[in-house]
Amino acid sequence: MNQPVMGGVAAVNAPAFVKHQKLINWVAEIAALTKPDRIYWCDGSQEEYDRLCAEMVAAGTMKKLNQEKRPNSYLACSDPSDVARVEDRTFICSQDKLDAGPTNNWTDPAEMRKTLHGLFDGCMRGRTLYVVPFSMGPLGSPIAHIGVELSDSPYVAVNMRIMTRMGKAVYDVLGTDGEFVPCVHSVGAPLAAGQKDVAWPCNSTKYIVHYPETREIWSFGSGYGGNALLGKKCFALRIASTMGRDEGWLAEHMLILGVESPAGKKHYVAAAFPSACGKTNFAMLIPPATMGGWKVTTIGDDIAWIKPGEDGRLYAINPEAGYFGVAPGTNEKTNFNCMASLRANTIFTNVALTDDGDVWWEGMTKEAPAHLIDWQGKDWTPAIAKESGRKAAHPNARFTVAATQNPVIDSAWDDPAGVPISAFIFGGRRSTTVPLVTEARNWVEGVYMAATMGSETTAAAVGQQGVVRRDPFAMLPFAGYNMSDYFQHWLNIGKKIAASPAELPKIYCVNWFRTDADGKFVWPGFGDNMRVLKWMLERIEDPQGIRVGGVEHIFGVSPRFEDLQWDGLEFSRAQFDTITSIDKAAWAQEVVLHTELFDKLKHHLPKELEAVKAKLEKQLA
Ligand code: SAT
Ligand code: MN
Repeated sequence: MNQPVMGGVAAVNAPAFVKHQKLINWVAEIAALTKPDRIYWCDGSQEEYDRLCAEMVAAGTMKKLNQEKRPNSYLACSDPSDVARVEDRTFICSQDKLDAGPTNNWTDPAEMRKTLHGLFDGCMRGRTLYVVPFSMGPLGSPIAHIGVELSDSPYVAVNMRIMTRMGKAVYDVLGTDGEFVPCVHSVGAPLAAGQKDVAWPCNSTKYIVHYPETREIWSFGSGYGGNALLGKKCFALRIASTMGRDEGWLAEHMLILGVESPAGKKHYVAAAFPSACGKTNFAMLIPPATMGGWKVTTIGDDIAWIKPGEDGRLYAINPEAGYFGVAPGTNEKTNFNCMASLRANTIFTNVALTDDGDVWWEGMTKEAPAHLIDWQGKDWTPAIAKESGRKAAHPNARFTVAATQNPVIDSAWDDPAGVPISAFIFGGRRSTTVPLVTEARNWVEGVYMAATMGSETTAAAVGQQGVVRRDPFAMLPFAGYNMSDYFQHWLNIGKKIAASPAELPKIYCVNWFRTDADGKFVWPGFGDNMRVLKWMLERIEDPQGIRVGGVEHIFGVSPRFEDLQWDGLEFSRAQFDTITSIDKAAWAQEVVLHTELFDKLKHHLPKELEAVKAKLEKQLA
């Protein structure tokens, strides 16, 4: 497998199954720049996956878990400085700064190329360059797109095999001249001759760079998550959103779930939440048995690519093939299906190791084990935790697992045609102000709700946590172009559907996270979110609200207590009021924040959205 080094330049040695000369030339060009010792072309086979994992175990990057307890599973622990996405080091380098917009970091592409050229020069010395071909979406689907990631991280190669359709078959789709998004990734830690490697190489200088016009991604310095698995946020959201703008489709930070009523009527909904706000849990929820025979199935848990079909409806695919989900807080009660998915064939990152070679994280069990090795390799006991506050697992610890291991995977999850979307849900993490659920009265008001969404920040990104920031469409860190143009794109899609025979999907805004005076969550969430979902679906089936009620307020339409099904849940009217009340003063404050956002986004901000705000202000006055 390892090609010889010839005169200091690794031989490209493309295998016979690669017939794409431009790709081969590009690999040669990147190798000439980054100067790896070897080039390895991934075929995506199980044998290759097992071998790379074994090599990482030998190198100390991963530990193999107890084969009896967690078959074919591994634990990787990162450098403590490399644990989450780095938003302040993420750049959209469009030709025109206005195209990146005020919510993205921007640098002139020529200048950025110069900077990166310097950083990438020789950055793979002593390492192997892995050529990782992948398809976002079912191989050959008209909605799918191909990428090739060149990375010096074997951890990236094996994670990409789980997260995408990765391997040899991609070259059949590519043929001799197919299009692909070139993705270059380096941990930025070259090795001098004889230098011993560390378990998790990375660099304190980090750059996550996108060139939207040429559809290229360059990532330097991090080996973690969305910084390094470039098919995910970099391609499937930042680059794909610009492709969608140009080609009339949507790339969204949304889960997609199927929901079937006891009567057998099935709908698909897509829901946007910021990172670490429960998308994976929502996508796999188990409806309470007391509600009588509802079924939820998963299409995807993080990203949706949505294209208008010939009938005018919107069809969605999950471009990914696996889940890179947050481990802490996941347990048999909060997400049974997820725990079942993780029983084998899983890569865990930054969780704790038990004494019998299994994994543990905060919230997995009520009682913590008596002793653990924490994610930083240190001894951990409940007493140490109590004294120091040190967590066993990092709050952004993750699992990587194939979608096919999900016991409630939807039968259409791999359908190249996608599934029709009946509703969009937008949710943030808000301890106050925003009610449990609101239905937008029309598409434009729904776009306004999504555009002005706020959420408290989480551990998924480096930075201060728990501060409310505007996170339009849960896309603040992921939109590859000007946010105002992105709003306009959503309005345009709405107009296009309205002009077709198809119904417009309904738009909802939800908030599972309101707290009481003691700071405790009031809404039970998880499976009980089905109660809210049921109300939405019944409204969709009954658009005039004849059978399924709600009250109209300044913001839209919300259910009354009696409009939700409560069987099997003790939840009082008073509790319901706590999470649904509209505090006018708080809303007046909230709209001030909308104004701040709109001021920031005033270049190209759609007039329709300003009109919605003016109406809201008038009603609040
Ligand atoms: O690190 S990722 O970007 O993949 C996860 C997330 O923030 O949603
Ligand atoms: Mn996400």
